[in-house]
Amino acid sequence: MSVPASEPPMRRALELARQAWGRTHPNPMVGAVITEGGRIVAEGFHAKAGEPHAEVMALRALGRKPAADAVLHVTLEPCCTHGRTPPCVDAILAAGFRTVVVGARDPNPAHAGHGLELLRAKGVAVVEGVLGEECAELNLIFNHWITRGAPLIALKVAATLDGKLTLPAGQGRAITGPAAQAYVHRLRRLFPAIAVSADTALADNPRLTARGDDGETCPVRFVLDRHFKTAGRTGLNLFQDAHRTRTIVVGLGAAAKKSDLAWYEAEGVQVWSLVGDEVSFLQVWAERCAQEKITGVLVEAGPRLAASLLATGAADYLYAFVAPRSGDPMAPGWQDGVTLPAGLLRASLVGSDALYQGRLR
Ligand code: AOF
Ligand code: ZN
Repeated sequence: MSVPASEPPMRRALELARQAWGRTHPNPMVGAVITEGGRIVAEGFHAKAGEPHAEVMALRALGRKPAADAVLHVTLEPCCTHGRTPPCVDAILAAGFRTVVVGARDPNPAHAGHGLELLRAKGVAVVEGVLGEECAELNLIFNHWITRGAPLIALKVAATLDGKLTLPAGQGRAITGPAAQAYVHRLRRLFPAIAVSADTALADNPRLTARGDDGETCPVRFVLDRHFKTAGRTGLNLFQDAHRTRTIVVGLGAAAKKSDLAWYEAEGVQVWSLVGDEVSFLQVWAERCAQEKITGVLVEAGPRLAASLLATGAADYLYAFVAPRSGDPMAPGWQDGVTLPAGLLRASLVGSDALYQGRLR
């Protein structure tokens, strides 16, 4: 089984994995394709945590024993432990596969290469790393969560070429073009939670739902509001739309007035009163997310929140959309006072805007 020959089925497996885009948390997205004589004969993907894994779905779709020359292509190393579901390695061996092609290793410390070793020990030929980078990148949230037990905090900014997050007066609010905006909606669908500052919630009145061809979904929506200044602000979409029970206002317990907390409760909005201070706030919030098994948060930041996420090291990942235009000359830059580590970001084009993205450490 040569690597080039295994790329088309692996590409298809990636496509299948993405059919569960944003719906598998805390599990990874995984796709699987079975070929016989080089032809695809069955497909599967992991739809949701608790449901069967991709390999098992592909075997079920096949509905018979694979042929002697059958090859299983899977975007992630097959698991070898009992979780919510039995080990895929056992199912693969029982089905009699002699060759398995894998995209990325599973960083879950319980697996992390053991699944591949077990297959090899039973004489199965294992080809690794086919479209490996793409397969690994697909699960950036899972990969972070399963190795650190902490949510992936991803900072998203939409900036002008001169690093501003607002346009000159009279030019409207949308800095990036439609392709970048559609991309952000796909990210909102991917991440289990989104966060904005109280300032952004008040100034822009965002909905923070993911809207696109697949209809509307609503992630958990955080309003980072240290002093609960959004209390009593009727009219905000986050507090009054159909998804308002998925809004969580996060503030400092020391700043919480009983009357404010009662107001949020009456609105049906959740509140996290954190034990922390101005400095530890973002860290304590991330720890609470971990306790609540929220595996990743996309922070749609204004300049102050962006700078404090970067300065405190709270941001793990960056999506910086940069539009080819100038910003408000009076506005602060989103990187003011912080130095981004060099060499970590990669560039691509999204419509007419640039996207710089990557892990920040
Ligand atoms: C695979 N194929 O499709 C997925 C895998 O609780 P469980 O049984 O769903 O197991 C979850 C773990 O299995 C998860 O942490 C990850 O390591 C792996 N996910 N593995 O072989 C799949 N979703
Ligand atoms: Zn599995």
